[in-house]
Amino acid sequence: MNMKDFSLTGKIAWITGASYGIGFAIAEAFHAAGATIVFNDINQDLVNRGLAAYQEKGIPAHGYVCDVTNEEAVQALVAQIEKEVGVIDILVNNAGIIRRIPMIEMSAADFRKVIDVDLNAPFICAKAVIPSMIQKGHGKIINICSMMSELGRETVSAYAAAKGGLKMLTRNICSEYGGHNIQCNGIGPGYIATPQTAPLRERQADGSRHPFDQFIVSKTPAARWGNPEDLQGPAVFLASDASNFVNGHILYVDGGILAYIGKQP
Ligand code: NAP
Ligand code: GCO
Repeated sequence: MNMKDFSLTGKIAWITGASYGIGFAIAEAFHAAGATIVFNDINQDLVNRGLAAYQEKGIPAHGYVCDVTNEEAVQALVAQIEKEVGVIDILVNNAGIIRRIPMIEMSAADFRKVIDVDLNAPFICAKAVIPSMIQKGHGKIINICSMMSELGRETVSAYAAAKGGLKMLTRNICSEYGGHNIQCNGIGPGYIATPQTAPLRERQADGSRHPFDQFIVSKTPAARWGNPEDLQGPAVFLASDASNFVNGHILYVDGGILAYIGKQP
């Protein structure tokens, strides 16, 4: 075993929606492993915030504004990255949104919006980078899936439909392009403490913990929420040559939630 297989030296990694949160932590780890970091976000304010955060960590990241649901904009961004930075070796489809609304109260427009960002956009971004990966003879695509790729719960019908679909898109990219030495895998984070899940952790008026917060801690054998940093090692592994025969796999990084039936009452 050559430990250099875990290195990302010389690789160019594009992480979508990586101004903060999970995407930022993955980018930080990729930089530590030797990769050049490219990220995009939905508006200039977020990109500026991201650039400042990367600079503070001493990471020379390239930041761009791009809505990943816009195929024309994504194709133009990939062309610009190839010109300004180089051909992308690693794509992480991280940008995502959630709407927590009971299904029978949810508008079709809201449902479509979630599917657009969480499922259509990973298709659009993967489609944009695969041709150059084929030419280069290798490529890594990591799709950020979810517990909701496997489980349902009240209020997240669109998110679960999208993340379940993203699991199958992952397997299909593997099936279709594995022969070109492209590995497409997913990471299924458990419940991670980021702004996206902040409403589920808010303190109650009386200072007690949110019931959902208590529920998640009791459902997680690790007995805690995850941190974005918990995803760093798995992401580096799936981006590196150490995982060259791992394809179409969803790596759940959930503190054991999916393995556990839950505490008996
Ligand atoms: P997040 O709040 O989901 O944000 C990711 C970033 O994507 C944000 O900067 C967001 O901008 C951006 N974004 C949204 N729509 C976009 C678009 N159309 N084009 C470009 N960028 C866009 O952050 P997170 O919690 O770190 O989640 C990252 C990923 O992990 C998501 O796919 C999420 O579903 C997934 N995930 C999260 C958890 C968790 O517990 N946090 C667990 C499992 C999976 P805005 O700030 O403007 O929205
Ligand atoms: C929710 C949460 C989840 C997590 C995550 C779990 O409302 O249930 O937001 O969906 O963010 O995706 O893996």
